[in-house]
Amino acid sequence: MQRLIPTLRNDQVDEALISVLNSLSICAKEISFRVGQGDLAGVLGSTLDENIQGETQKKLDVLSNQLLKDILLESTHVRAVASEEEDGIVTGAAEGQYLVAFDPLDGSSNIDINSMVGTIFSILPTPADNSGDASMFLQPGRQQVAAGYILYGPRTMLVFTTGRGVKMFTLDQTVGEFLLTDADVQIPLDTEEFAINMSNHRHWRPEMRRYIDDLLLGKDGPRGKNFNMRWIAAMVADVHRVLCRGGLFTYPWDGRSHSKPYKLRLLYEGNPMALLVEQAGGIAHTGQEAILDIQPDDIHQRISVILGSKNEVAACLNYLEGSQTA
Ligand code: FBP
Repeated sequence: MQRLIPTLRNDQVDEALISVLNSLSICAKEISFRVGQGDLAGVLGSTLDENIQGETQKKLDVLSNQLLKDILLESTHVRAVASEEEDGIVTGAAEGQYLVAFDPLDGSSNIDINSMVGTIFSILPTPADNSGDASMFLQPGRQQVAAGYILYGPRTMLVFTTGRGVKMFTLDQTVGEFLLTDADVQIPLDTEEFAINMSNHRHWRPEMRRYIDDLLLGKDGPRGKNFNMRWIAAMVADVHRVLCRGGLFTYPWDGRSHSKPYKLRLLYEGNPMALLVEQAGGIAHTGQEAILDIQPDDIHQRISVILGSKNEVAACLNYLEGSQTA
């Protein structure tokens, strides 16, 4: 089985980007080890601190964030990083060609229950003006030169695209190498599986409620077929399932808080997952527009996310058509 760097060279990825992806793979092995240690290394539980999102930080959130910052900012190719756990950007090599935005540990509410978590990353080119401030990161997702995630589950997997389709690697713990296990991921066009946090049903827009209610009516309803539901409460794991066997994943607008009607972040959750899904033949949308076409206005901006199997996302968008927000 092919290793990471030879695979990237075969795809004629430029050496500087190969180096950044390799740095991420080194972080992945370290975080995978720490996540696997859990209580044995005293890394479970929360700190007393809150991040800019107003969330209590988990010890592993902080540890993973520090690891990623340390290793990425050592690289002469990384101009700056933006993280879910950092208020502002952190700059590095003045001539670095790339910017890296990341969610160091997605699904952190799963850490203490030994369920799946992951690291999500998005790599953008450093803009020509090289301003050195957060505005460098405010580029539409279509500008990404690479994006992906590492899933810490029964197996540790590295999944990414450099705009040449989606590849999956599995960490061979015996040699400490990521080996290529799927060279061309394709999402099935249709599906009978959806993922949403159903407990928010009463807070959704009527159009979203109607779409989900019709799924639940199954073959006796207007959709004429039965649907099954899954919710791992870690976007990285729910999207991995969609890439592996199809499905629709959504975290829509909800009216619980007017100041924060959206949950997921554009830069280091929405954009990287959208590039993977589109590269694997699926659709990634907000209900209003394709996620990759959004012009960001803040590094911690939140959006509505609807992604997955092309025909099912299209069906969902038909229900939402005409709704103010989705
Ligand atoms: P973080 O864990 O990085 O804050 O991400 C948010 C997230 O955990 C997503 O991974 C997941 O899809 C969603 O929140 C789960 O939300 P909820 O707890 O409402 O089900």
